[in-house]
Amino acid sequence: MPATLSLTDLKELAVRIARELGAGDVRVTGAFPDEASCRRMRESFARGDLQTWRFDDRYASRATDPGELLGRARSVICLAFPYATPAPASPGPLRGRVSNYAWSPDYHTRVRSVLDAVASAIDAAAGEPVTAIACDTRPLAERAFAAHSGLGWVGKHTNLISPGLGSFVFLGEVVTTLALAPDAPLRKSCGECARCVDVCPTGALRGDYTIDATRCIADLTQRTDAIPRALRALIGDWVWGCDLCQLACPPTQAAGFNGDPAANAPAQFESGRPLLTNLLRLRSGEFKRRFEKTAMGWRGGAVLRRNAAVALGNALDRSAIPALVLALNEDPHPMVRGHAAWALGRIGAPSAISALQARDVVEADVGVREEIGAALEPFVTVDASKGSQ
Ligand code: B12
Repeated sequence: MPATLSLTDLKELAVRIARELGAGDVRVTGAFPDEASCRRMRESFARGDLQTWRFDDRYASRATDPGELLGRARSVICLAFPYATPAPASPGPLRGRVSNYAWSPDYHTRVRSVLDAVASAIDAAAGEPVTAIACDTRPLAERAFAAHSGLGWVGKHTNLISPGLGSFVFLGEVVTTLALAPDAPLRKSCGECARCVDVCPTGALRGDYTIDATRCIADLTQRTDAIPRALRALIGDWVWGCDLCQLACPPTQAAGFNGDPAANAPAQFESGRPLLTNLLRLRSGEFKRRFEKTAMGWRGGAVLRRNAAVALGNALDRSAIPALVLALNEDPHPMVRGHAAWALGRIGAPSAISALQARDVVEADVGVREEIGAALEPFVTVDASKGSQ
């Protein structure tokens, strides 16, 4: 390392650059293997909480040891980026809801560009590569290290809550081999507050700082297979992610709308409150044009069309029937046809039922036929003359 910059100077440099580029807070913790978080993670995987993610014990060991990301790692610089911006008002019925994190241009790009700038400055000052960056996609228990650094505490909704910024913050890390001075963790918890637990429609939050992610609407709207039937009605109008637990969180409410509107406001009106019947019709060209650059884009168009079908079923509005019937008959993806069948059964009007009966005769996919059967089940009339004596 050039003699001119001390470790204190380097930490100050990292903090200054991160803040100049939009981080709301920056703190440092040691890059030690975090055995308590590893144990918590393994327990959560063993319960099946993260089933849809196929995480295993090996993942837990790697994610809780920054040395696995960068050999001889000594410090983790933790950054928090506030992103809360007002939700667009819905201009009418049949609009879906998108979570705040996903309605703007993809946050990964922005956070990573800041992490890159911080890492490059440190590498240049150190005279050699001494950093690695992480944001969301690399195996690193980001919330745990952020909590150790004192950026905030892990709340009952399992998100990191910064006392000043709330929980609508993205996390990003620069792991380094430099032994920077660590900051102190906070001694805070949610105390008796359980508003997030009470507001969660699917009962995903247990209240003991753990989550059954297989019930979390954020997970349900991004899984690539069928949404369990029993949970569909609980998703309401969410078509991507969910913010209910954070919107109910007092320190998050107190932090207000602290996201930079230029980076965090909806990329376009339709990405904040999309018209469900349009979303249901979305084909690949249009999908790419509208959603490729948002965090809603990464699971592909069929997942969004499926979610639109579920939200339309939950709207219980007969004007959605023609769009759902079209999806039932013409969507190329069986998962979308199956969820359209569910939505039609939920609306339950005579035209919806007859469309289901007609499709039942010609549908080739076994899974879709099963969905149609389940949708029609409540409407099967029992012929009393054939009943038992
Ligand atoms: C998989 C994943 C999901 C899954 C599972 C979420 C979950 N709670 O586990 C789903 C799809 C449901 C999801 C949803 C969301 N996610 Co997500 N997700 C992730 C991802 C990729 C891995 C999380 C993981 O490993 N989970 C497994 C659990 C067991 O680990 P964990 O959450 O890290 O929890 C550890 C700590 O909390 C710690 N811990 C618990 N208590 C305590 C106490 C102390 C003192 C300490 C030190 C540690 C500690 O122990 C746990 C085990 O190690 C991370 C990115 C990353 N690499 O970390 C983003 C991440 C957690 N997600 C993020 C976001 C923004 C969201 C959503 C808000 C998006 C949305 N609106 O829809 C929701 C929030 C839902 C919720 N209530 O959690 C942010 C969270 C920012 C924050 N402020 O916390 C992250 C960090 C991405 C990022 N870089 O910004 N997500």
